[in-house]
Amino acid sequence: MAGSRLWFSLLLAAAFAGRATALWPWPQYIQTSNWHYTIFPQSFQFKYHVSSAAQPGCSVLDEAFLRYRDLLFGSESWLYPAPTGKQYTLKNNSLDIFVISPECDQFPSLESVENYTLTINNELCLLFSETVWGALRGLETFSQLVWRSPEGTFFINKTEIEDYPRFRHRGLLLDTSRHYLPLTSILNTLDVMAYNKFNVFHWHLVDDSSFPYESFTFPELARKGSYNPATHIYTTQDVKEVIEYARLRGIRVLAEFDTPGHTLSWGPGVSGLLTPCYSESRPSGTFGPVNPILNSTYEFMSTFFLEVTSVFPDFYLHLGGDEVDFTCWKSNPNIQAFMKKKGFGDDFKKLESFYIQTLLDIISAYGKGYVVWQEVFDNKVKVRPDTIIQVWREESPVHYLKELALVTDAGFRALLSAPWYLNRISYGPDWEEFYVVDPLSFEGSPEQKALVIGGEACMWGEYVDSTNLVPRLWCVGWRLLSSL
Ligand code: CP6
Repeated sequence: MAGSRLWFSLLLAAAFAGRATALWPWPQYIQTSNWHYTIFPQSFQFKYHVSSAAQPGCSVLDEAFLRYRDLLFGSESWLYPAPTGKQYTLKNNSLDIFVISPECDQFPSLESVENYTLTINNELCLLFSETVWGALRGLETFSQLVWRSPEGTFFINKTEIEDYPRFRHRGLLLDTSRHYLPLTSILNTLDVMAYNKFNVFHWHLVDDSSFPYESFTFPELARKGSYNPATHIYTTQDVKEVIEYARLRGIRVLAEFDTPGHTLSWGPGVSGLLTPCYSESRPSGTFGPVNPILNSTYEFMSTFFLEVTSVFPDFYLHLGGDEVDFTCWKSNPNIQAFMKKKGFGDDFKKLESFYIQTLLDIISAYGKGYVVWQEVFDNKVKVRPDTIIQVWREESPVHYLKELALVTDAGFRALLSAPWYLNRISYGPDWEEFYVVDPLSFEGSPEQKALVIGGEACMWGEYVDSTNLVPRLWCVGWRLLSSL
């Protein structure tokens, strides 16, 4: 009895002394104190330090200041009560932002430095970073440190944080083909990604089910391949909006146009692109993967990806290459003849490699880098040494950790997504298993580990649309981040 009373008093004391620090993800280095300062929302300001390279007019930070002001205090800050009693006010009632690099109008990249330090004490209230992207992460942290008393007064504790991400690539995949996701779902997801310090939106734009990307070079693709060309497409304007919304939150948009498999929706818009499947030596009327034996296929891909290259500013494109089903290729006599001519025997992996290599050469000529799914590596396609391999298979041909060892042993950079399938439903707390996965827990040299650039959680869309996206993503997914 006395014991529990004591605990209760301690809890109360803790409540009055401040708050347990609730930060997500947890920073690399943190020192906190119960000592806390009052913040007056009416006059609180985010301020550019006089010596900061970024100054008013810096798009990324100007807009972030508005967002975080609103997140912290709402738009009706004048309604909050004035604090009573003795107060220690936050120094100048403002947060000073000091950024070393003046670059505000660029796009974040794989190389972006996101380090920041945040100092809240009697003398200083300062957010220091090399880049605006680091400042964004620090603003997020600052916003999570602010708390409110029951009377409505805002406080922040004396705190010192030094933080940087463990991995450069912290991604989330959304699939907008199996089910169309309205623009608002994508934008809202980008907001929550920023709260969790995710920095890559992997946009699996098109797949077998539908082609919602509106191409200005080939308008028939979406006109014939989307669920509804009036309502279920992403216009050039929509795509621009997503890219800018993401940029302002320090998030890269990694666009995936998956070929040669997963392409059924491309067929109606581009005649002759897909392989006609045969049954009993006649075309059966069904179609398989992209037809890899026609010059017209590569002419189309050159033109299409020239557009894609101009629309998506990120250095990297995701070119897919997963799950190519050889059944249809095997059935087609013209493909068989081509295989013979090329001396591929009956190894259809060689045909797949032929296609991918030709495509990769096209993309390289456009000066872009690429990410591909692991099959491209497994099937021994010759790829540029700077290719990024995304590991998605859980067990076959080998366990994903073993696959990471193989990929990095071959000198390639790797991304892990294998166990993190947020689209799956399980009965119980599956996030515990996601959470303990460490992408570096394979056997390999330090050089190999340095090639693991990060990971991605995947939200495949077969059974996900705008009605169930949010609870699946963030009731399970948000806990994942600290392992990255
Ligand atoms: N869609 C596409 C998918 C998957 C892949 N590609 C997939 C299937 C099963 C699992 C994980 C992903 N739904 N286009 C593979 C990358 Cl377990």
